[in-house]
Amino acid sequence: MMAPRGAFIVFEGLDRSGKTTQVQRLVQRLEADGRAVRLQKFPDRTTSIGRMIDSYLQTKSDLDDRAIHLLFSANRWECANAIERDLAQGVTVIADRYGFSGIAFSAAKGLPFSFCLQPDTGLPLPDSVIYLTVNPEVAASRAAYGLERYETKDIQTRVRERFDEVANEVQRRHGNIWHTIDASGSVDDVQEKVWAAVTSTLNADFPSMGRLWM
Ligand code: Z5A
Repeated sequence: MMAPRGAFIVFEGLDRSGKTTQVQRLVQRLEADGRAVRLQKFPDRTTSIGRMIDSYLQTKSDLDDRAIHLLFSANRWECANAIERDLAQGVTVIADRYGFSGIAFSAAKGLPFSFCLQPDTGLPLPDSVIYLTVNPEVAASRAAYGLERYETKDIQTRVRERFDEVANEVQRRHGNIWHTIDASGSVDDVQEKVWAAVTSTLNADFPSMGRLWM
């Protein structure tokens, strides 16, 4: 008999909302629960495309807004086969950011929403998106804020507005897979809210893997 497929869980959020902290805790907790888990960070800065993105984010290079948008998407596509393979083998894949960040950040710069969405069409569809929100003042008070491109209060405010549009589009196209969690509390408080959302996904009878925006 074939093993049931793994769940695909994506974390999104504003900068310094605590995604990485929560993703790491979740991976540990799922492993302690006996699940096979793999963490996938986007952008994946280890590939040749990822290195171009890294240089751009660190403001060491400049790129046209459309070009960098397409590179972020290409970075997801180069990882898509490995994600599908792992899911098929029963591994739960946790992504730290995905295409929803791609839309929110590029649309916040003024690119048309429809253009931003298009290159990700057909990527693996997450079973659950955990969206961590904090107000920009809380984000700015956390460690190492402001070191990279996009880490300004003005951009983060616009990104938050675009994320609301993305959430509505996800609901319209894919139903109730989007979970918004207020991440202003302590790490432990946020972890409990994340765990509740994740276990509701893992306990559900999730369908065969879908395709993003299709
Ligand atoms: N981007 C894009 O434009 N297009 C795309 O397609 C994609 C991304 C995929 C880099 O992303 C940038 O790329 C990002 C979006 C854009 N730009 N911005 N802004 P990244 O994911 O590599 O980097 P990041 O967003 O800056 O993530 P981060 O630095 O890893 O932040 P985080 O994961 O949300 O937070 P953290 O590292 O877990 O925590 C930050 C600090 O806060 C740290 O000191 C923690 O100890 C502390 N922390 C965490 N939780 C708490 C709580 N609950 N209370 C108090 N302090 C806390």
